[in-house]
Amino acid sequence: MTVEENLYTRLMAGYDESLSRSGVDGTRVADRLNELSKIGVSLDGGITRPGFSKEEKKAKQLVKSWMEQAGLQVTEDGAGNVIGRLEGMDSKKTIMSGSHIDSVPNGGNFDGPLGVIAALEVVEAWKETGHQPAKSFEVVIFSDEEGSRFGAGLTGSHAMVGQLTLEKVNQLVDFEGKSFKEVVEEYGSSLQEVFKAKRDLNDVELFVELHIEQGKILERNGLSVGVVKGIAGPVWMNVTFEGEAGHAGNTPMNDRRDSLVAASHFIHAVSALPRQFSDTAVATIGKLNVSPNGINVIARKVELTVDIRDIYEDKRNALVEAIRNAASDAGSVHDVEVQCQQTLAVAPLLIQEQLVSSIKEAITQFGIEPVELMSGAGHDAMIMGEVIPSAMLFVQSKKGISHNPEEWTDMKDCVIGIHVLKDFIENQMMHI
Ligand code: HGY
Ligand code: MN
Ligand code: MN
Repeated sequence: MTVEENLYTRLMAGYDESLSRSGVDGTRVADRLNELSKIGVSLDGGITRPGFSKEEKKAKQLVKSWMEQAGLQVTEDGAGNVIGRLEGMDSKKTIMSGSHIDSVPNGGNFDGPLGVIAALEVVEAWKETGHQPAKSFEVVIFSDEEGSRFGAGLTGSHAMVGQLTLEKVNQLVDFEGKSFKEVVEEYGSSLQEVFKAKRDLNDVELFVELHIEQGKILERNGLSVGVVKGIAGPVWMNVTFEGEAGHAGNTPMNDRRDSLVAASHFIHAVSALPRQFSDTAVATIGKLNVSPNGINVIARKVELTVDIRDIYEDKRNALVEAIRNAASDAGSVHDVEVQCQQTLAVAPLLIQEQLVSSIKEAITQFGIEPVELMSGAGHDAMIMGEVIPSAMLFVQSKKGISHNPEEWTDMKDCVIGIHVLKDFIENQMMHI
């Protein structure tokens, strides 16, 4: 009987079992990645688990069961953040680690889940080796990190640090036209409960997130892990071009108010702008809807999204301004109305030098050369980093692919990442 080819068998193929030591168990990690990969999976193996969806909820239930089996005290706050707590010898001080398990549409199996499973694996290892942590430790799943539901992500971590506002959430409408209030009520919470998720984090001394690199640097250098020294801050915008629908055959070219031509003029301008501001600036148009979207109809309206990022906040903000101007220029050239609505703005985060060097130490102890990386991708770590010391480590992404069913991290790199995470946390437990 052939062994069914699944994520587990693919991950374990060629895995060096000697990496499973000091309580860290690669088999358990592969099994859990495999179990999560079955929730919200599409035919081509892509994962679709929007924030506050039944798929995200089901995935949280599964991880909660693992947390309970590991002896953690499990709670879920009003924003849907799941927290598994292990009391330490000095229970008043806490270190937190985790990530998210929601996904982009048709995403991969590692972006988010690996960070949650890694943090839980640290607890499993302590259980197996009888290690009693000096301080309390929390494994956390943040809700709706990707923002695929409302086009404004990092909801759970924003709620936890108290940065979610009624004004912000009242603007949000999901892909089915539901309001934020309707969605969280359907999820089983309420607006009131969401805002109760704000937590006094004075007892939490550190947040650390293990995440896939979603880039090619580690692979290019043949490295399993690297330390993040900064995280680019995203600004997300919805831009609408509104012209006039018309007959494709009977309307002369010089007598049109074509919103799709205006949008294309804008999109072309956006692709050339970032390099004028900085080498690390990026701008992406990821979503575009045309209405009425008919083969013989001049487009009345185009709605699109722009994702703008840089590690330098001033340059990023200048780029945002330039993109707004490019939208109004395209509107006037093509005589269409333009609207820009900002739905997310997060400051870039530079990681504290002491935390970067402490993670580098843990990497060196594993006999790996410690490289520092900038993250173009946004993470909950940057929201937590606005209120408490926050750190990140990356594990290698095959071909840098992410937000794609082909996303892949070898088991050895997952397990080495978990060892480094565990050593870093144990080291931080000894002081701060
Ligand atoms: O969009 C991002 O950077 C991340 O995947 N949430
Ligand atoms: Mn992502
Ligand atoms: Mn992620």
